Amino acid sequence: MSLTDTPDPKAQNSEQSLSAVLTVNDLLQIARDCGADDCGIVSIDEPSLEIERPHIARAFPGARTLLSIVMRMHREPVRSPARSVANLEFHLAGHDVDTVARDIVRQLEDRGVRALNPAMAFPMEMDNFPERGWIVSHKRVAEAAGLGKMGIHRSLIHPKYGSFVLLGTVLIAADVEEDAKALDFSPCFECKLCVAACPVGAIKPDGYFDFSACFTHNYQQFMGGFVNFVEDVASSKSVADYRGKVTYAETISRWQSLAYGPNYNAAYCIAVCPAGDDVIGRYMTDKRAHLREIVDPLTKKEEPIYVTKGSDAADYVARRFPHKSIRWVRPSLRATSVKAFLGGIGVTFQPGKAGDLNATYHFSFTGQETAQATIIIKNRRVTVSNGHVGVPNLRVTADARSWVRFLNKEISILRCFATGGIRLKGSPRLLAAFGKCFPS
Ligand code: B12
Ligand code: SF4
Repeated sequence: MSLTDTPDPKAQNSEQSLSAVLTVNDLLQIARDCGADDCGIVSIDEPSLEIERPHIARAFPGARTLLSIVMRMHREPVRSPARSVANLEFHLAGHDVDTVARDIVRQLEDRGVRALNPAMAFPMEMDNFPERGWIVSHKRVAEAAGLGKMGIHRSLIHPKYGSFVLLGTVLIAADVEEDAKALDFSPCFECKLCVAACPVGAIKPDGYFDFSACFTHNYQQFMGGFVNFVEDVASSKSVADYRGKVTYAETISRWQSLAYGPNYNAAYCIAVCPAGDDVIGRYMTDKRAHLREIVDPLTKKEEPIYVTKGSDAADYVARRFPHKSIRWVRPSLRATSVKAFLGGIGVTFQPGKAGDLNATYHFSFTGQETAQATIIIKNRRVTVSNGHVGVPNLRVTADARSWVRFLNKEISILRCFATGGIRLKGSPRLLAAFGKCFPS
């Protein structure tokens, strides 16, 4: 069937007959014709995508097959210390992903196949922010479709194009007979240049990722950073007061982000990564040149680094990059509910601040949100589970609203103790130690 043929109207609403219309090769050819640099397909039933299924179903209940698309980014622009150059590349490549995904949906629709293209990144479902706003994890789908593996830096590395790719997914309401095979090797060869280049130490050598450090610095012009900016404006008593909080260049930068798309402050983990067949040659022949020409200009760059007081990132910048200037900001992730607090524990935890802490906390929330949870901090790692598990070192009983107001510094802990909004059974020192692991 050619793409210009008139679709069979009966096929439009019948999921079953669609598999007869589409073959794997048809689908991949459509994606390539629309401009995808690489593509692969995987069934929504693939076990590694279990966590994705409810989110996908909310956006597109009919989704049966996922078409993963890969778009190249150009290496030298991404590597440039000039943020405007790197950002132009990120924005245009991202725009290409969305355009290609949309064109694929057009082609499929014209064949009577229902399909939907979630955004490459933005816009997202922000009504629940800071809970998950993205519809589908493009990285997980691309891995399952055999298009690459996540490296130590947590981005997907394509075997040919390396880390210099952005990803998209088209959700298709048709079964396609194909057993996707994940790549049987990882292109990441653990050189750890990403660990060395990240200005806030977000990527740990053992693969731990400090989400909040990356989010606070790299995404300062995005969601939470924007909220902080608005609050700086709202809380300023005068122009002079505002100027004391936000520099002239930062105000201009906000304008630029609003006008042209928000600027990422780093992405150095991707810039320095030598993995991938197209990328690795020069690194292998002259590692020193790679360091001198690509890594050093980024690590030596004098630039503001956005960190939260009391965070691991703040210590890291001061120790490792003293020539970069620390710019204190409030945390970019803010818990607006008990659910968001518990969901955010894993992404705001600061292993360095936990130190030798080894404690089990039982939380009981009452009032407008009821919940019971166990949080264990041990060996610089945190785990959260539902209900009360094991023997606690500290029991915290809190009215949900008081707890959220306390987290957001709208009410002091002493007042919460006095009103009974928060009650402890165990040493208050353990609550202080807990608080240190989640600077706010
Ligand atoms: C959330 C997100 C982020 C978060 C978390 C990054 C991460 N490691 O997952 C932040 C804001 C920090 C971020 C930063 C960046 N991102 Co981003 N991001 C996403 C998004 C929306 C989902 C990522 C995802 O799948 N997470 C789930 C699992 C698979 O990831 P994970 O690493 O196992 O889990 C970590 C986090 O996600 C977090 N987490 C897990 N669950 C939850 C739940 C909630 C509610 C929250 C808040 C966090 C969270 O904790 C985990 C451990 O730290 C995708 C777009 C999309 N719709 O897929 C782009 C995407 C992953 N980002 C991308 C890029 C390019 C970047 C940046 C380079 C941005 C830039 N230009 O500077 C940096 C790189 C940071 C890094 N080293 O990972 C590309 C990556 C392309 C590739 N080659 O893989 C994607 C795929 C966008 C795209 N369409 O191409 N990103
Ligand atoms: S820079 Fe090195 S360690 Fe980091 S993801 Fe790339 S290959 Fe892996």
